[in-house]
Amino acid sequence: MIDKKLENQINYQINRELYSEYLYLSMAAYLEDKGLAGMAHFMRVQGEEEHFHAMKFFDYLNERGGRVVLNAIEQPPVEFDSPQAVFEESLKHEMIVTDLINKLMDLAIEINDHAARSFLNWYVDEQVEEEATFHTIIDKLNLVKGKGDGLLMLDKELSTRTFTSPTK
Ligand code: OFO
Repeated sequence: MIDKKLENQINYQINRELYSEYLYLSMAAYLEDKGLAGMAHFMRVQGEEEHFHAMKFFDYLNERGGRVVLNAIEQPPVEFDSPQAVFEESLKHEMIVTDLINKLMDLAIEINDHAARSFLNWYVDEQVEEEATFHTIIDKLNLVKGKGDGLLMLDKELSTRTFTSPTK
């Protein structure tokens, strides 16, 4: 049986991952509206990844005999300052999520839940990847000053992203 505090924190994390999905979909809608279909596609795929993150926690909580409780998902922002700002906001958001994952890991360590620690390691590694992905794109956006032909080339590059569901 899973510790009650850990159960609550995982339920909160499920909510945050689903909010992440919602946030990236809202960014996709904004980018689509700006005519950047490749970047919009990239954000849709990011949304799919977040859904996967949420469901991985969902399944794990069930597996551990916990009870999944779904709370309301808040509305994400609708407007952004620029396409570049979208990616800067994404990185900021991922840094907050990394902090939440670290707090979950802190709790698993505190209560000596070795199984949870092992499970959470996947998310610790995943967050490194998430932050690096956005860092790389922001670097490229800085190089092209977030506009012009460079922006269109980056839009094309980001249109090729695909989501392959990792095997657990
Ligand atoms: Fe689930 O990693 Fe992004 O938010």
